[in-house]
Amino acid sequence: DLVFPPGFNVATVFIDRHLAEGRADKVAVRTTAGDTTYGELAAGVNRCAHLLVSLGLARGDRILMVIKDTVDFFHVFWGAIKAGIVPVPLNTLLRAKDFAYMIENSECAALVYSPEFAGEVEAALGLVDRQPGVVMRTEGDADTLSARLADLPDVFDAVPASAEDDCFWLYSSGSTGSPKGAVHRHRDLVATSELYGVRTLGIRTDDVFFSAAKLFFAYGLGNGMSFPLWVGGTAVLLDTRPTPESTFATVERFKPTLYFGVPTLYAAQLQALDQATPDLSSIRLCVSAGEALPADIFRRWRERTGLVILDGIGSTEALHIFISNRAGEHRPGSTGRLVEGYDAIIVDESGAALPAGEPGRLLISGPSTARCYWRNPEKTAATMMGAWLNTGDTYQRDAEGFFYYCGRSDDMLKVGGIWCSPFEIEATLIEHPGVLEVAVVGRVDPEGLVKPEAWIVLADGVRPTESLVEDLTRHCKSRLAPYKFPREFHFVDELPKTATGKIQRFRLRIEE
Ligand code: 3SK
Repeated sequence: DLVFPPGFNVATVFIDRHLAEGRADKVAVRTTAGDTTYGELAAGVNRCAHLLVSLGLARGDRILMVIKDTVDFFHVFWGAIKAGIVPVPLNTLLRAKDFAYMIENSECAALVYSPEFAGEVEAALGLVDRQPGVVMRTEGDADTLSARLADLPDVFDAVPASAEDDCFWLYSSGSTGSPKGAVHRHRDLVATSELYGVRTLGIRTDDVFFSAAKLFFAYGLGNGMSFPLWVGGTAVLLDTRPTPESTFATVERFKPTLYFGVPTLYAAQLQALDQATPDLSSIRLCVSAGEALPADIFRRWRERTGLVILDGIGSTEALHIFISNRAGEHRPGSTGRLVEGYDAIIVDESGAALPAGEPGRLLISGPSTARCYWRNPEKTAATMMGAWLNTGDTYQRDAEGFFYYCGRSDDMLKVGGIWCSPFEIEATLIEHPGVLEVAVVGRVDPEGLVKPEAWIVLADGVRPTESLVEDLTRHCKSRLAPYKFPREFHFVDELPKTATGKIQRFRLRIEE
């Protein structure tokens, strides 16, 4: 029942509408740097739209964003959309080679980044043949986004578009191959905000939203930006690493009513709660996604804080959560039931639908799924199967419609809520001169969370010493996003393989 008028540009309902509805003086965004009202936000978005157009960006051009969680993120994202330009928020934890790939793959016209990420971003620019026409830091000394916005007009008429037009991309990583740009449409932010945000979670205008998951992540983009803007609520942003200390301090200072985390962080927060007693009383509801929430974390969090965590599953391709627990009917250990507007089937290897109780591959359909992967017809066809989106997850549904996660349908790992390819970690380790062969698998730690571990056959004459482990860890940390390094190394004489030489990862997963 979502209806979009002709010429619909999604920025009009997330930004302009609030001025028409008398919310210009209400605080839209709170950070440690200060508050931004809806009126100030709209003015910043409009100035940014003018800037991008004046710099020569045209309709359909891509602008890559390596921007920390600040109001600048809102300005660039919505300013681009208002002007018909396609914003592409990138994971700020990535390394130069990852950014270089995305610069080339997207053929972006512009790249904007927070100064904190200058090292990796500027190194990436040194690796690519074709430079984006516009490269700009958000803030700092020289010619920055903030400085350039200052004198521009604060009114901008949104470029007419349509609900089905391409609007923004998010890169999604796969177990093999390179990241893929999932192309989202104007309708998608409305669908997720209304169907999951309002009708499933019950978000309201008086809510204050705090997402520990960052805005570059589809989960954070909804929680921390589109949901608050959809209902005219207030978003609280944390622009540093989300640790138990930083997140508790943010809750105490800004008193959010809704808190969005991931299982790894809930586990770390629970540990910290043994020593600290932060005031979490402003929160009415907690949400978890990114990876399956272990029932034990749900139970301990509730015991410790009195708060329920609503677990759900979403994906970058679906933009947000499509199966979720609900207040008053949550089942620990289950991901919950379908979000209104979404459908699901569980299929066997031949694609035949399975009855309740039988595990199989989960396919979903709904009004927020990406149109395609940018210039990748093969992966598009394998994932976007007509109306169905192949999630790559194995699930089982009971007779009452509750879904239970059984594992990944391939070898992908989800670490701290972010997909992580074992092949990428292996490819990095194999570059180390001491490593002859390597396989990476996920290991569930005592908290019930998945961490990468490496099984290594050493090169001749190399001994498995503590200093080698330190060196391997350093090697990975300098080349991979921080969450991807293996937490454990096992040294073996050989890896289990099939007759044709394929590594049998399932055998390593059950090995002690
Ligand atoms: O991984 C998830 O569960 C998720 C949830 C919401 C949005 C995006 C993702 C990947």
